[in-house]
Amino acid sequence: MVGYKFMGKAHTHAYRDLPFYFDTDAVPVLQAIAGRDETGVRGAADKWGFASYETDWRRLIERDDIDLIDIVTPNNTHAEIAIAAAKAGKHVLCEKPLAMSLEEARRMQHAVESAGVVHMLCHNYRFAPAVQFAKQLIDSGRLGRIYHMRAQYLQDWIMDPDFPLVWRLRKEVTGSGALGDIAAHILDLARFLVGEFHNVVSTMETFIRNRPLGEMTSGLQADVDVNGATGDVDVDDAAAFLAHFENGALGVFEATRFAAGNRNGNRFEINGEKGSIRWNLEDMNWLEVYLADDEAGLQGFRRINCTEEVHPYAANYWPAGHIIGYEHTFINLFKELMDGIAKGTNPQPNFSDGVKNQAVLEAVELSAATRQWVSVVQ
Ligand code: SOE
Repeated sequence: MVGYKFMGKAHTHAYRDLPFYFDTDAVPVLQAIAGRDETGVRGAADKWGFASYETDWRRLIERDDIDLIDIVTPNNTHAEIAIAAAKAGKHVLCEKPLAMSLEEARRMQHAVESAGVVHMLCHNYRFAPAVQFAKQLIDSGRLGRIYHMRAQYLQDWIMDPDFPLVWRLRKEVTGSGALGDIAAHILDLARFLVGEFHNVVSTMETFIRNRPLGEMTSGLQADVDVNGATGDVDVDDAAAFLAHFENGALGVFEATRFAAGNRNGNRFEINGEKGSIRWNLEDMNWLEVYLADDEAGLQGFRRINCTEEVHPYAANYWPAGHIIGYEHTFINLFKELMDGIAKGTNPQPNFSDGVKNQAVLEAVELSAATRQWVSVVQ
C-alpha cells in the first residue's frame, strides 16, 4: 500500500477483515506499506499490522514479495505509481478519481491493459448491498425504462473559512474540487445503475477563495500551519449539472462541500416506467422501492432492509436485520478484487471505468467554463 491516511485506514481494515467474512482464492497479506515520513509510516505499519514499511514507493515496486500495489495517495501521484506498478507486473488498485485528466487516465488504462495486470478503481459505494440490489432490480426490468436519476453528494467539512487549504483544495494536487472528489462517486453510481453519459451542462462555484495553509491530519480533519500564511483556492467548492444518458434518461446531479449539516450525504433517486428507488448512504442498509403494479391502496414507497440472505454480500455478514456500515463497502469491493486476482479477470469498476468517469468530469468542467452543453467523449 502506498499512503497511510484516511483511505489507508479504510483499505487496511478491509484487507484484514476480508478473510474473516469471505472465502477467496487469493488472500491478502499485509506485506509492506510506503510513505515519505518515516515516523508516520512506521507507526501505521505497527498499528495496522504490515510486516514492513518503505519510505519510497519505488522500493515496493522493486520487491518480489509484492503482487498488488494499492494507491491511496493524493490524486496527482496516481498515474506515476500505477504505471510503474503495471510495468513491473503488479496488479493495481487505485483510489478515485483515477487521474488528473482524461489524457492521464487513458495512459493509465493503456499501461495496465498492455501489462496484463488486474486493475480496479475504488468506487466503494457500488458495493453497498442496497446499491447492488438496486442494480439487480433495474437489470431485471422491475423498474422498466429509466427516465430519471437525480443524485446528490452533500458534505460540509470545509465550510469553516478557517479550514485550511489542504491537498483536496489545491488543483495541482487534486485536479478538481467537489467534482472529482465526490461527484466522481455519484457519476460512478449513475454509470453503474443507469448507463453511459451522452452530454452535460454544468455550473461550478467556489465560495471561499482564500484559506490559511495547512495539512490533513486524520479522517477529514486538518491542522492550520502556525506561520499564518494563506493561499488561494483554485478548485470548485460545489458543482451542479444536468445530463442526458445515452439511453435517453435525464440526470440531475449536485456535489458540494457546503451543505451544512450533511456530513456524507451520498444519495440518489431513480424513476422508471414501472417504479422508483431511493438510496441514502447515511442510512445505507435500506433501499426504498416503489412498484407501480402494487395493488391500489397499498401503493407507496416500501423500505427494504437489504440484510436478508438474498441480498448481495449480506449472507456473509450477520443474520437479517443486523446491519453493516461504511467499512463493509470496501470489504465487498476487495472480495471482487481478490477473486479477480485469483482468476486473472478484471472486476469492475476498473481503469476503463475510470477513463469513462474522467470523461464526464472533464465535460462538466468544460461546460462550466464555456456555459454550453458538452458531449461526453467515449
Ligand atoms: C472527502 O470528501 C471524502 O473522503 C472523499 O474523498 C471520499 O471519496 C468519500 O467517500 C468520502 O469523502
